Amino acid sequence: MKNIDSYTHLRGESVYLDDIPMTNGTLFCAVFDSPIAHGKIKLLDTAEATTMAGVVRIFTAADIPGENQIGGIIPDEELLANTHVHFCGMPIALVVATSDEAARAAIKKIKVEIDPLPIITDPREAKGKGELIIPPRTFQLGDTTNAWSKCDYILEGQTETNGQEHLYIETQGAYAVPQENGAFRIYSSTQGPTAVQRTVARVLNLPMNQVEVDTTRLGGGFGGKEDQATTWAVLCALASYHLKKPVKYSLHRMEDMRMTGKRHPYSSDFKIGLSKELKILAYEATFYQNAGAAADLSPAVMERTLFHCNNTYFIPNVKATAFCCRTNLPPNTAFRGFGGPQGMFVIEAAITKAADALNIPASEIQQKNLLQTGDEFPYGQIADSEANECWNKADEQFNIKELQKGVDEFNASNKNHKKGLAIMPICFGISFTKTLMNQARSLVHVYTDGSVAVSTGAVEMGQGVNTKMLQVAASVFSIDPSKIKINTTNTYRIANTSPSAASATADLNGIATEIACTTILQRLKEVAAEELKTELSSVEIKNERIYIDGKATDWDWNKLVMAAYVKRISLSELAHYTPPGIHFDATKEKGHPFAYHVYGTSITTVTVDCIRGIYEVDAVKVVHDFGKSMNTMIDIGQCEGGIVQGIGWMTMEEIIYDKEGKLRSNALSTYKVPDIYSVPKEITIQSLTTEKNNLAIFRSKAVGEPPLMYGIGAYFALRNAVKAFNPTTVIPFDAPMTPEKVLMSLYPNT
Ligand code: LUZ
Ligand code: MOS
Repeated sequence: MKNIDSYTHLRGESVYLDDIPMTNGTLFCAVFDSPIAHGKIKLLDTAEATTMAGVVRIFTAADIPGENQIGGIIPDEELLANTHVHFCGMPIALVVATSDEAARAAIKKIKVEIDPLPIITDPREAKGKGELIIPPRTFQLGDTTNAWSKCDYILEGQTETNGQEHLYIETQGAYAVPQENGAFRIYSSTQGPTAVQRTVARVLNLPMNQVEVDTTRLGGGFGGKEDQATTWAVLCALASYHLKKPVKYSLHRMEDMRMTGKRHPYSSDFKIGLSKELKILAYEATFYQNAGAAADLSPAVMERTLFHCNNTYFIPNVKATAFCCRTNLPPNTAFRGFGGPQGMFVIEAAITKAADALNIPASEIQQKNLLQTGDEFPYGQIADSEANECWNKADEQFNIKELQKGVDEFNASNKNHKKGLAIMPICFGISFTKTLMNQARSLVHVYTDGSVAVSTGAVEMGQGVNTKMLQVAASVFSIDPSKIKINTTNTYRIANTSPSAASATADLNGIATEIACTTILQRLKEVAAEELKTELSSVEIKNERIYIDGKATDWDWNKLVMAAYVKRISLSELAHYTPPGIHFDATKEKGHPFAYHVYGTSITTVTVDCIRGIYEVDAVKVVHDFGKSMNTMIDIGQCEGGIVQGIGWMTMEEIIYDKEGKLRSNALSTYKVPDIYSVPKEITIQSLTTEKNNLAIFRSKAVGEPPLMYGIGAYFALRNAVKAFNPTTVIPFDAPMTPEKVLMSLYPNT
């Protein structure tokens, strides 16, 4: 089944925030944000801006009727700066005008005087000064202290991974339209409609039932709109509240890049110990997470770093500690992988350092330590592992030895070009790590003409979740997909939603939809049994036809639906789903937090131009654990996109804040994302198909985030290519491996 959005996407007819027809009298806003990363506001002068043509009003913290607070996990983030600013880009005032241009022109006339305070941009410095957002957490398995004496090899080191700009094609934005009796309808480009609803209610001091949030689809989210879509929606609602007019804000790209948080940069230390047989006996890691100026989702992201600190390896003795460090950068936030990739990079660096020291390929250590079913994760869950299956199938399909031989032969016969190969096995836990967030609801209506409408908490952001929801309904009812419509995500129809995140959206909302449809189907079968005077157990509905004991009747779906209506049987159902068996005890840091894990293995080869430092990714060959994919095209698309996004993070996307906390890479002229020329020349994705009894929708495992981690392989492949040119060079584990850094590591002494 093709993606149901492809037709309107191709014709430019899909509706995003900017395609929603605006009500007459709509006003537009723009934010005046802090030019200073840390300080006390001495003076805010909006006098001149207020007199500008088209300006309607300028709002500040003093205009907030409820709480000036948008913090989700911890209430530590003001919507509009009151007395202090904590990062460059922190909203201070909101200009509302009759046009977009007028609002932005007025911004330039606002003056602010700020008494500067010390600026911290580095997480280790923040930790040194006690600037922690939450107390540190430690995950532990076995006993590392005693394990070191049993190790034959012990290596230590430090790693850096940089942030990443989400670069959703559709920037952040919202449109608030006042309704009768002080209620609001808010169109928001958000992954979390309920988060927007809750925060609007809090800031405007309204009950949540006065706030309707409606989302048709996003032009990309990647985690950037899990929490940080809220600000813009709340600002529109604030202006709309005071002015009783519809208010819209659609951010310009540079505003978006400057004011929103990104993937968390991490600085980390590791210590790894191995036996002579290359078994990893002990591993310690310390993670310094650069959280930015407020908590946002950082504590949860930090937790996932700990969950994925051992990637896909069994290590009997592990101790991993993480610090959530407050700095004067925009609060960093969810980004595909949610701290997992940052944790996995460190163990891969540790293995690589050990392999370098022993003069063996890292793959020898990787393969010997892959998780087996029955092994324990550092957080207590027992693995149902596909790690070896994925690795072995990758070897069978792609012949790792042969690929390595090709690389070696190329390197032996080329002086100025070198190839490198790296293998990246992955393991990613599926579920929100916060157990309570693992719940979803689905509302299914069957209309009297036989057509079906489905509403869930799932937000379509290009990942194809609506297509999957439609497939679920079509499959349970056994009706043609054209009979089914997936409605917008709306807080009046589906309440208390979790954000579409954690790769879990199709599972949670899909199973809720399956339950709702199954319940209605059961009622329909009862009607059929009664009308056709037969046993319930002999009734079946297949391809819109009613069968009794396997024999087609002259009853079809439409006739049955109408019969049920006439008998006053409900043709609607609201179902609730939460995965059974998951739990986590944060006081012990043990439990069974994940419904299941997704595994996979990638093999990445690159070619480096050793004169210029530039490079190409030749191929990424993958065996990925899809379970039993319910939509191959969508799932392959998620893999390809994830791989390219991961390679971007690891190789070319370089976020630079200067010492003053100012974003230097603040536009697409200074921030390089992968384009069609930089994608791998070949991406081959093979499926490890399993049909185990897991908690995935139709056994089709979650696919959103895991493939991003294959991109880490590009970093290590580049490293290997550089070493082929200069075997004695010392390359710090400092991602991204930009062409500049490649050049410097090719010629470290020049
Ligand atoms: N969001 C969240 C996530 O709130 N909790 C999670 O565990 C998570 N994991 C991945 C991506 N987003
Ligand atoms: Mo996400 S990082 O699943 O919003």
